[in-house]
Amino acid sequence: MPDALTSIQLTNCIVWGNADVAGTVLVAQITDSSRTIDAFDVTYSSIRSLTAGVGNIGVNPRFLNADGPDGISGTSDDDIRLRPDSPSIDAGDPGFVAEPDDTDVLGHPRVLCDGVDIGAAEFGIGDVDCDRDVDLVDFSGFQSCFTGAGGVRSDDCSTSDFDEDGDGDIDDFKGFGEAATSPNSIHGIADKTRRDERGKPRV
Ligand SMILES: [Ca+2]
Ligand SMILES: [Ca+2]
Ligand SMILES: [Ca+2]
Ligand SMILES: [Ca+2]
Repeated sequence: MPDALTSIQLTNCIVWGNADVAGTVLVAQITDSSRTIDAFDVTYSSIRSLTAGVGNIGVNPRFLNADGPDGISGTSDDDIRLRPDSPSIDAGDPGFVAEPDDTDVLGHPRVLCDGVDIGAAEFGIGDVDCDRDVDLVDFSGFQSCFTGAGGVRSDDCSTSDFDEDGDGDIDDFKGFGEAATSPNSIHGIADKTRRDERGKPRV
């Protein structure tokens, strides 16, 4: 009978910040019953302390705020979106093709800009020109993608479809406004503070 663990594959995944008695070592992130990672086939991922293998970058993914305001990881206020300088952006499997209804964990298109990101939350919604901010240049592009409710946007307008329902309407406009003006914008317009690996301001 084959070992069930031999089938474990991780692609486009982040596993970061876990610790055990040995610290934040590799087997504190992923491990099998033998306390090795032999059972894992890992590619195009960011696993802390893992740089071997195809596409594995093993560097700080730079979450927006991994612990959230309560300072505790694993609770509902955690913000695992990527910051604009995250090395995980567009670093996923270059051969990845999303299914028509695929979304990221936030309900946005699974692939934006120059390829799929490593991690569950795709960076770039609202960033029409894919330069990692949301500004007036993007607004000009956003306007050209406005179809009205029930319209059919082109693939080039995926960064404008905040609710991933295939159109560009007032609901997307609200999303765009939040992305462009939020003081904690994922796109870093207002918050340029240097952050540590858990998204806390460096002092
Ligand atoms: Ca939290
Ligand atoms: Ca991307
Ligand atoms: Ca932009
Ligand atoms: Ca839409």
